[in-house]
Amino acid sequence: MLTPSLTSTATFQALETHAVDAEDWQMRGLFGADPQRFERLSVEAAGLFLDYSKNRLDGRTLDMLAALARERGVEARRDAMFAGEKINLTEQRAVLHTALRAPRDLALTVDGQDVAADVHAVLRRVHAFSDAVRSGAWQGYTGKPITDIVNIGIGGSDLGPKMVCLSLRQYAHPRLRMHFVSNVDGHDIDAALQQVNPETTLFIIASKTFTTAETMMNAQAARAWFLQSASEAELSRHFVAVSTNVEAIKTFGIDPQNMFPFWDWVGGRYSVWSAIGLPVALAVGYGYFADFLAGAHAMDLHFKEAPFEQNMPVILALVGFWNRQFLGCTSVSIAPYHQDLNRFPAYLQQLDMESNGKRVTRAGLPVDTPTCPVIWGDTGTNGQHAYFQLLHQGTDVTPIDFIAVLRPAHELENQHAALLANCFAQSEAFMKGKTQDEVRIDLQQQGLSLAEIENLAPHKTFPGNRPSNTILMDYLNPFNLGSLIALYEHKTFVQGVIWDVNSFDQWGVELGKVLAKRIEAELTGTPAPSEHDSSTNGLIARARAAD
Ligand code: G6Q
Repeated sequence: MLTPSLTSTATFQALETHAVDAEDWQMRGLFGADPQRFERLSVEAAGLFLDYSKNRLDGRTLDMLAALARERGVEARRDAMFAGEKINLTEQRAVLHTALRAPRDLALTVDGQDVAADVHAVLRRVHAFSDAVRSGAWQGYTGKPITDIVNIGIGGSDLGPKMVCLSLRQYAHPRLRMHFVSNVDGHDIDAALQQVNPETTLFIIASKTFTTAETMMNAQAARAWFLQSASEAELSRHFVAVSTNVEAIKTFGIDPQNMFPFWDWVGGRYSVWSAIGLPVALAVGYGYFADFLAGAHAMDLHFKEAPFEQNMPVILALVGFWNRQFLGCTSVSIAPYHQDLNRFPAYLQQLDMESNGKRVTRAGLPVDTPTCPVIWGDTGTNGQHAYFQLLHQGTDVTPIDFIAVLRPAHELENQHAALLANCFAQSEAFMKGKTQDEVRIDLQQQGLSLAEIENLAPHKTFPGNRPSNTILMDYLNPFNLGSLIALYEHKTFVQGVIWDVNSFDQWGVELGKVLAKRIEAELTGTPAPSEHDSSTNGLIARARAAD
């Protein structure tokens, strides 16, 4: 059945009317009118606490948004995803990253395959292999333990394991250094190879398709580099693959025994829970990898079972939808106040923008509302000394997700208090702003003249009323990190259902995979091409001339 267009529904129209009323709302006033606002507009689940009270909405807004989510079929679509239905319509695939972190007793078959049996068979291999490498039982061709692991992959085969390894660095094995090579730019692999020794390096070639040009080029470069010191027979101790394509890994020369499989129902950006997470298991050990999966599973259960009004991913999605649709916010900034989460914004960028950066509905009709905002950000407090200026006083309103960890992994208590103070102070400032009158009083107290005060006041005024969420966790540990990622996965899913887009294909990415091929040939071949526009021809000519 065709999903009705979003704007044609009565609930959406009621929200539009409500949004007109809400235009004048000031958050200062909303907090003043309701001493319980923080308690009312916050929720706790699976190791995470979400405060969404600093948004320009009230309880009624949320009730209406929850009604919209129900009307758009979020419950049925969620259940279809968990049940392994082929909800990725354009590729006719199931979407089962939730099965990758489910317990062994999950009863689910896809195309006649017992999903839990397959998942847990691979997990057992990941367990055994990571134990062997970490203990030193797995040795390089000269009998030495592995010291360096180079993951070669891009996009979903890079961003997840890289971000998680960085985030969990406190849990990492002291002997194992992790390197991530993704870019086709030879400087990337070159920099990694300069730091490692072929005798003690393990390469993981991570590619779902095993055809991605960047990964294949980097893998060939690594292989050639390795063979300068060792023989082909020794490749098997130093090269393993994570892929769905067994034929291609054999052609590359990797022993199928050294291949960790996954399945077409795992999307690249949802794959860190699969064998694509092998670098994580190697770095932190299988026990912590299992905790990471358990955290995500805990969030899955919460997402499946909690009523929408107390459902953290649903709430995060609804608040984001409100800000996008009715406050016209075109981007969302992610601000983790934890240095080890510094790749988290980049990870979310792919998760959200690749999933919901779409302009047609599942039925192929143009969407009638804006879809995914731009996702970007960096760690606090660094961002405060750079782009926060625009967030406070620029002409666009950009909602912010603050992410903070209450207990540090270091013992520098004062620094941690300073970090948290900054995080909370920023969200307060975005909400409250500073009126011209407040600025004037401040300046008077500083003893400025009337003329100086009048000159400075407009510049020092902050509009405030700018929305933010704050997510807290006790520790940045594997369980909480798993839960945090799953929270955003499900948030993305819910928004995709509301917009009625297919969140699980990525034709824009596929385009990139073919576009460069022709020009690559033209850069090196003869004669020079002339069939492009004058700009592209000119750029190619300059590159050829530089040879
Ligand atoms: C993710 C995308 C994309 C993909 C990469 C790598 O959802 O599909 O980022 O992960 O293009 O693809 P391979 O793993 O097939 O090399």
